[in-house]
Amino acid sequence: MKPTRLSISLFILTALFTLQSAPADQRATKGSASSIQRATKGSASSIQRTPEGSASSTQPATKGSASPPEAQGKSSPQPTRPNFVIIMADDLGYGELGCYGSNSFKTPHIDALARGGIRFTDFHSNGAVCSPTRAALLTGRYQQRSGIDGVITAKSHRHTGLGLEQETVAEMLKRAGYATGMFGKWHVGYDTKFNPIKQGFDEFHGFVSGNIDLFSHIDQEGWFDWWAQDKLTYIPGYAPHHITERGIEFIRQHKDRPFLLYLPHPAPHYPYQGPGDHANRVVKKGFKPDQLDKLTTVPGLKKAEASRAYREMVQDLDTQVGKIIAELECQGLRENTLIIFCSDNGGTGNKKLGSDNGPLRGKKGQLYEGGHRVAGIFNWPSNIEPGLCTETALTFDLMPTFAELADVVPEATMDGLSLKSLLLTNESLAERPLVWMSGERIAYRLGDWKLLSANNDKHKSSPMLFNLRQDLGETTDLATQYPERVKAMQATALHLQREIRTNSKILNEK
Ligand SMILES: [Ca+2]
Repeated sequence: MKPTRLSISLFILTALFTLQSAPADQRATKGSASSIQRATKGSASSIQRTPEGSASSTQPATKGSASPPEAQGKSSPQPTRPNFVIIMADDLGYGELGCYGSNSFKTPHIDALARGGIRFTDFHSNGAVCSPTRAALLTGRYQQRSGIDGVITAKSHRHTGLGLEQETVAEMLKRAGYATGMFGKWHVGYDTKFNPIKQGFDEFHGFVSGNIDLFSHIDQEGWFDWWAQDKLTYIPGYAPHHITERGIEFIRQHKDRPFLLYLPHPAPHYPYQGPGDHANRVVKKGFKPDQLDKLTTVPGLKKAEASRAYREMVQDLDTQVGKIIAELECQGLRENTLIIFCSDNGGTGNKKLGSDNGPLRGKKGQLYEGGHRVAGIFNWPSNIEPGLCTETALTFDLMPTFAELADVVPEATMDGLSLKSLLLTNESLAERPLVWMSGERIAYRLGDWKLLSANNDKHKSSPMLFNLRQDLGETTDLATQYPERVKAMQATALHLQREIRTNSKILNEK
């Protein structure tokens, strides 16, 4: 067979990987990178299962599920094709859910989802900002391959969007006979040619910009931004509640066939508005329905009110998750629905506001862990045993996972990996090189080791090296201690960057 660009790349990568593999005594044990995980230290198991479904047990599970699937009760190697529901928060920090250690926010429904499913401690958004993660989720590939290297801003990128030649997860599942709906924040293209209904979704209600006033539905440049399919539509009310109402309607309509329901919520991204607040943006550009004149517009909230609104947004998001779960139960669909809850990037790091990245360094937009390590919860009652997982997974793993579970082959080669065997039978993922890129900055991860390129921090002019198992907070730079490792990791990171960026251009962020 003629070698492809990908196979050549993999060969080079394998060679580089071999070069940088350290002697056994220098390598940290895999699967123990998180300080909040309760797994037994150094355990080879990647998921800690407990009979009660509690995520707090320290009892290790058996690696690779030595017992046959039928002996495990619920597990099955060939499950019925499930419904997929993705609920994605916007800018939710790693420490803002009860199940991730928050004492500030009450999130009982999401916590219950975590207790009854698998909670990842090392789950990541592919980007440290909105648009890139969404592109990676939709394509199963590094977002640079579809040209979404940075934020598609309301100001400067109104003609940019996710390439139509890319097969999306919605297009792939449509081929497999799934109904597909998305309600909420798109943010991978303003022009109607990039609209979700042109990218595989049968149904769309929501907004296409990075953020809207949650009552008047106006983006930060003053454009009205609420769509029904590809038509601007005015519907009064609080946007997160519309998203849930549409989601519930979609579930009812498609309860007799498999479906993909994508619910990317606007919370808790700014503008900070709780369900009882008012509109504070008015139309400056374009479409202006008559009804908007009747809305009360008020100045932006003061700081104390903003933190109150922020808390309400997180807790209302939890309420919305609860409503979707209740509807699935009501329709008898809960058992065979895989629900995934995650965030599109880390929190803003504004502690006065309530943003909380837990033990992580950094914030949204940065390549420290606080920028991209996020909540990751997978819940599928009929097939996934509850547990705590310390494996490294990313948003671009969702599409290959769905492909395997729905028995359909994606058109393009996936960068992400199917998590099916990990989720269903606790088989560890193969160690894989992973990169996060932002402009010219790179973070490169291999197992417990993470390299940050020289330009990631204005105070540092040389690369930084961290061991995340020993130092989740990225407090101790080990670069001078391991110069050979730094050199080898830099070589791989640069190679990956070049390969991934082929045929893509960097968005000029303004
Ligand atoms: Ca975001």
